[in-house]
Amino acid sequence: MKQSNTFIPTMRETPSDADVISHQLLLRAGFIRQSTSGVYAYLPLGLKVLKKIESIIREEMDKINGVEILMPALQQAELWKETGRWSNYGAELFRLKDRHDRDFALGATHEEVITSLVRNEVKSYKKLPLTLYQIQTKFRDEQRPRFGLLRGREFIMKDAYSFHATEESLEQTYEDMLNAYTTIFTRLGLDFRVVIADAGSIGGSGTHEFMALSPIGEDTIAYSDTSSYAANIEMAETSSEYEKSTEELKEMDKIATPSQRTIDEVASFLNEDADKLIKTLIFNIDDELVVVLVRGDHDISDIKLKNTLDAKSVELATEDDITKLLSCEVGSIGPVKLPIGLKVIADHAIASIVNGVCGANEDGYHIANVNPDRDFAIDKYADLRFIREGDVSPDGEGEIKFAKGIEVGHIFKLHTTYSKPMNATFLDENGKAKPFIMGCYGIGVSRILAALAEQFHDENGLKWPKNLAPHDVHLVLVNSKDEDQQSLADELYTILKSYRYDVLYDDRQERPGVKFIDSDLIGLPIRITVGKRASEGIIEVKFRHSGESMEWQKEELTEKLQAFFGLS
Ligand code: 9G3
Repeated sequence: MKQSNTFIPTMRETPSDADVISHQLLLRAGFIRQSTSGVYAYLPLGLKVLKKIESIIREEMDKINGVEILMPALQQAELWKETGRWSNYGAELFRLKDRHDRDFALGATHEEVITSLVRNEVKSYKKLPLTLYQIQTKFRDEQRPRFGLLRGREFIMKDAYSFHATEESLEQTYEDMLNAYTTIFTRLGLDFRVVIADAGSIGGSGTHEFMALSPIGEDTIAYSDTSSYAANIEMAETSSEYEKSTEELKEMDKIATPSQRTIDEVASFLNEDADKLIKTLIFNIDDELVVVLVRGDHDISDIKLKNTLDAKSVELATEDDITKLLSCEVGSIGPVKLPIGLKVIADHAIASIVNGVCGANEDGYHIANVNPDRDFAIDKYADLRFIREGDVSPDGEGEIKFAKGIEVGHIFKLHTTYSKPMNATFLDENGKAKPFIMGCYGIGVSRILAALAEQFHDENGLKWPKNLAPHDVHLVLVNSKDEDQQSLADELYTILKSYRYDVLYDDRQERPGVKFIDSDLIGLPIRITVGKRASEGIIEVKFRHSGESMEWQKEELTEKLQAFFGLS
């Protein structure tokens, strides 16, 4: 490909509305251009990388018997009404009307569409399991599109859906997908973690996320520094065993703590550690006020609270909820002498507090030497707190560390969540109609392009892994007016193409400096420069990853390239 014929609009300056490096570099290197907020065009180089990402995904999906289809983006509202999601989703779901005034959605995901397709075509258990996948544009009207391709309103997803007669069969496909995803992200060269994304036991049961590590990631991962344990921070399990001091239980003692409100203020005022304090919060859970206790140095995970109580809605009680219930401020609430009938649930760590401190349900006072069970009742202990760095890993191996991640994959066991409401059934071996058991599996294809740019760059530009680079070799002609240089560059271009290298030939009438800056921005793995020593048959070679550069005789070029790219 000659650069004088293609379309790579590189930019010198950093665009002001691009906040993260991947967004800046993909714009500056001419890989993408924004059409409107959260909506992008993929220019030739961006599209070539996108296609390479897709082909790796296709290879691995096909290996586990995934069958590729392409579903419509235009989805009739009736399907979303069957599952109740037409009303569940608000502004994020793009909605439109056709010329007959009928309602449609632009596909944010395809559970309804695929389930409708399969229920019409698959009747017998003999046809199962069936795994269908597509690579298609999705539409979600994000409130705050940002970071370029990382959070767009139109993006490319690989979404797969599997249909099974039994739970065991789903387990098998889920396992196959877990392994296929691990292979995909490894082949992409991403630094990633597989993360337990649901509540409950270590093995996780219903869903895993795949996180590309990056400081700008929106998700926080808790991972073990020695084992493969990794979980979404909201979900990461915490211990139910804590060491309990053997000190004598002392008499409760009401103490004045004038204008001390926060845990830290009370702890320092009483010269106590925060882990001796009992933080008391009141939540409104499905319209019932519930008292939740957590140790002073811990924080409550709303998602764990919601999962523990199998609740629909969980939110902090409002000020006037609290004043109606107790005649004190939030910072003075405690579990001792609460109004009868209030449910009290506590994180496991509370059980091991001895002679602790809690609010006195009276402004300006706290109670010291408070002991759970002796001084207040707890209806239920549960794992309610966020895991912290330094905690022992839930699998018992190593210590927990935090990292930020970009979610690039997410797989789910759907069971009959969609097949039941849609009455999507098959006949089992006894001729009995049963709802399909399903799984769904997503990969953010366009998001991966940005995640790769985040992980593979330096101060001069992008640095593509060999198997993903938009071209194999960057051939740069320094001075097109110099006969020797022009003819050697043309000769090498012809030879490299005959060796089936994908060459980007910078034959433009540009100053050398411009060509080198553009070449570093674009980030192909190797640059061959034809310059002043062309008349001696000598070329300059620069490796983009290592930055190393050297001179080769033109005769040794092909054999050295084969060594560099591996005799593929
Ligand atoms: C919507 C809108 C946004 C959404 C959804 C629906 C996320 C929605 C979850 C999934 C689950 C899996 C198949 C591929 C992998 C992910 N955001 N989700 O269902 F209408 Cl506006 O998409 N779907």
